Amino acid sequence: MARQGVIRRYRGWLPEIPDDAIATIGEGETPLVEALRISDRVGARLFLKFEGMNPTASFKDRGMTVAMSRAAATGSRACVCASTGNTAASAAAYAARAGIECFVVVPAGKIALGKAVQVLAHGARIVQIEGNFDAALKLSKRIADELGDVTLVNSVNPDRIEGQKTAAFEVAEALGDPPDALALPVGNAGNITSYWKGFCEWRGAGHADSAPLMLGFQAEGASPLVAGHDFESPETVASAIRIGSPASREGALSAARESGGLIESVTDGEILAAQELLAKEEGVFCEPASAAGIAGLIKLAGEGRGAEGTVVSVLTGHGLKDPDVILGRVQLPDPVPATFEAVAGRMEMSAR
Ligand code: AN7
Repeated sequence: MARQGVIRRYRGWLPEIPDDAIATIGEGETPLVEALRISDRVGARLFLKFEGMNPTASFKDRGMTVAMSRAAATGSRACVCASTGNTAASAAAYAARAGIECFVVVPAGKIALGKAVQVLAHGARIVQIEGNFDAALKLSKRIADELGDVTLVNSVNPDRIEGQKTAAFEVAEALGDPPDALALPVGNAGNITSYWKGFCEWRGAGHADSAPLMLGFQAEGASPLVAGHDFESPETVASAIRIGSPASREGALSAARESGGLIESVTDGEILAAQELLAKEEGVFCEPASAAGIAGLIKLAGEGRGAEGTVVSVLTGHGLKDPDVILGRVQLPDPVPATFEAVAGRMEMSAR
């Protein structure tokens, strides 16, 4: 059956969930698209794992199906999460599916428009705080601890990590072998932790002899793992990864160390340039944060230390999530009269 969801597809690898508690919207089985043009720029055979093709248009759905199904199975009355946007959108959808009330705590005015709209559409309760993601996460943890029967569905919930590791299985299955390197953005650091866990389990089960170098990239203005200390006021155009104190820092650092990879930073300019390249040269539209992996690969190649062989970059969320970033650099042109002359004139192409 097509798109049966990651729980049914990878059941033996995941925590036990009774059939009647499975809350799925057909997440997973996302495209692995060969990057025909950007491959040249990074000097490797590059593939894009387009996680924007999940039901709520980000990778969060893989972990959310597991976390929400388990919350339902254990009789939670509500769930809560802190979010830069995508976790909130995913939690809102999966809570609706599971029939659980959903509260999301977000930094006021700092989540992308599409994500806020998703939360509202699914009927979750949104609490905007006068503080950043890191404050929202602390508060959400406390709410879950003190209110009782309220499940925290951030990636500090191990069910989230379990579900997200299924992306590593899909990559290895699609290529026949794990890639030589995997590049991805790092914010709260749950995803890099998940991929590394997935690739290690895949190798451990005898499906492969190797695991990829894990190449994590943070936005320069929100790069605590590179700087070695928390950022009090993280800032970046990539709002999804505007995080100053990653909850899964240990997981991220050990993924980089054990795999022989790295965690470095890229500038907002490099991120936006990579987002534009993906859209204009590959036809793949991802949100700014999702382009950090490509920005990083291009940067490494430019410095003569590019990744080699087969490389996968994870595009974590869809570009439609954040229309404002695009409208900040290109606007719709004014209309023209509905005549041939006016339309041809606007096209600035002569007949031949
Ligand atoms: C598009 O939604 O943290 O390193 O609250 O939305 O696992 O945190 C989002 C993170 C990358 C970073 N790309 O992943 C949230 C949130 C996109 C994201 C990340 C996020 P992690």
